[in-house]
Amino acid sequence: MRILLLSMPDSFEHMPALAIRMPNGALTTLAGNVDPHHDVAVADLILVREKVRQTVERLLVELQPDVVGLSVMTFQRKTARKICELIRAKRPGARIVLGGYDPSLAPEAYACTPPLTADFIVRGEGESCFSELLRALESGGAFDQITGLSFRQGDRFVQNPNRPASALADIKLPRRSARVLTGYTMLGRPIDVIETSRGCTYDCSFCSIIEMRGRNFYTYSIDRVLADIQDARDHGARTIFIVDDNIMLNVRRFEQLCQAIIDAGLNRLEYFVQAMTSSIAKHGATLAPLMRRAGFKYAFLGIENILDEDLKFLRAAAKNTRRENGGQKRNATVQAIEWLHRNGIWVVGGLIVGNPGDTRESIETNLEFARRYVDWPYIQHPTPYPGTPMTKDFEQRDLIASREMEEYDGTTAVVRTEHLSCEEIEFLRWKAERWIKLRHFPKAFWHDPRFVFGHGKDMLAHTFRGSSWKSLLGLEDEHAVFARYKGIRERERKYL
Ligand code: B12
Ligand code: SF4
Repeated sequence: MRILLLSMPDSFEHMPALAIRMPNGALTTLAGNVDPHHDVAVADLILVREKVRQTVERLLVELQPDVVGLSVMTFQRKTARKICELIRAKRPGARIVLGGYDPSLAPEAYACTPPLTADFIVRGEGESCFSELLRALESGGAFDQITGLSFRQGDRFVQNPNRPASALADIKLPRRSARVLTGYTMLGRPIDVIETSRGCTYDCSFCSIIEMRGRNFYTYSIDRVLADIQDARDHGARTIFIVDDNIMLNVRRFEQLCQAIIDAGLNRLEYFVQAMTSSIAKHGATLAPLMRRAGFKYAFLGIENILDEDLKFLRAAAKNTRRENGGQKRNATVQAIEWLHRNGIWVVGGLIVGNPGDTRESIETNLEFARRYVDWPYIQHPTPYPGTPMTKDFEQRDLIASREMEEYDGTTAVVRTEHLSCEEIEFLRWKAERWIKLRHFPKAFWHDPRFVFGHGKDMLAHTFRGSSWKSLLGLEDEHAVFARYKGIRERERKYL
């Protein structure tokens, strides 16, 4: 069968497509795990944001797919629906399969609303379910035995039982050669994504992972990870983003991986990892120098918040706590940042502001922390994604102000606090973050001089969009600039 797999073009404020265009790792792992006789094409629409409609139409004509699969996050729901309509109009015979976080956790959003967008929804982990679905389609077999699958029967959707998370033993390497578009980049360097593990045993209230796959942690062998990195490199990557949910759950294994990367000479590549502050704080003395030698340049730290009350609400206290010698508990963040900085690793600081009890002062405290400690701010607002404990909490407190899913991108405030409106929350973050980002530009220039030289003006324009000369000279109210920025974001969300 001919299969076309698409990821959505929607990106959010901290991932300007000008500088960062990353592949969606789900699509190539799906491509690598279907039966080998299928003809699979992978198209990341982030690479063609200016011409989504033309590209999808062209691929439908050129590839004549029997099956089109879409990978969708919640803030991409509206775009996904439009792409489904386009597929129905241009290639009515193709079966449409949806997967990823949003269809998995809110299947009803795709199954019930007319026009019925999807024929199938693959819920949770996709490799085996999708492969079994293709076999059933090919052989005319039944769908009701395929766990994790929802399928259309007339006007209704049948939901088969969930499929338990796999232990990863049977998952083959991604098939990167299936990609039909080019242009992945991180500040001008070709980038790719790899996985070393799946799952997490924590239960932060804002995270979708537990609802998606339960609390578990499975790893790939180190040899398999090295083969994946080599394959990414052979396909042109010079920067590797590790997409693991929580690689730090087994620090000993992570250290072994760093050493294996060094031994295999793969440390000439640059790595970007998401890390837990408690692990870095506790093991930083040996771990951070090893990471540096292995090529780690950026670490995304899930700091979430620096105030105890907020950490409690986010259920993120445990992963941000370290024990001192006397047994006393302390926030681990500053210690973790110190270890990373001492070893030349830049910190992307993930913070969540706008939690129910937040006041102007508590938000400012977090923003001040970001100003002082992080290299690149990744500040978000709590967002009620389907199925998370936080969503239930916000519902109960009646704090959800927007049900427009395209606004659920993390940097648009869609829930108010008990003291502040969405507008105020977002304004505070937006106002501070632009200047914190500006401070990182010299470091980015030093790291990627050619890219920043060529695109610095556009990067500045993106960071300060909405601004005018008048506003930069302080002659215009910042709320007017903020309103212009919001207008730009609004227009930008219409991809087709
Ligand atoms: C890595 C990651 C990123 C990377 C993305 C790198 C990349 N290009 O892939 C970065 C840091 C850039 C990122 C950014 C964002 N992310 Co993110 N990210 C993740 C993370 C940690 C892992 C995702 C991953 O790659 N897993 C590995 C792959 C193989 O698994 P998978 O994607 O789940 O795919 C499997 C199945 O879902 C399924 N599947 C997926 N697609 C399809 C399609 C078909 C057709 C089929 C059949 C099956 C299928 O099969 C796959 C294989 O088993 C998750 C989860 C987490 N713990 O936080 C969040 C997560 C996906 N991100 C999320 C969000 C919201 C975002 C942001 C909007 C904001 C933010 N929180 O940072 C931005 C938006 C990015 C953008 N486009 O602008 C949410 C999504 C929630 C939701 N309901 O939509 C998650 C779940 C985190 C959370 N808050 O809970 N993210
Ligand atoms: S530690 Fe990270 S992956 Fe695990 S539940 Fe919390 S946010 Fe999700």
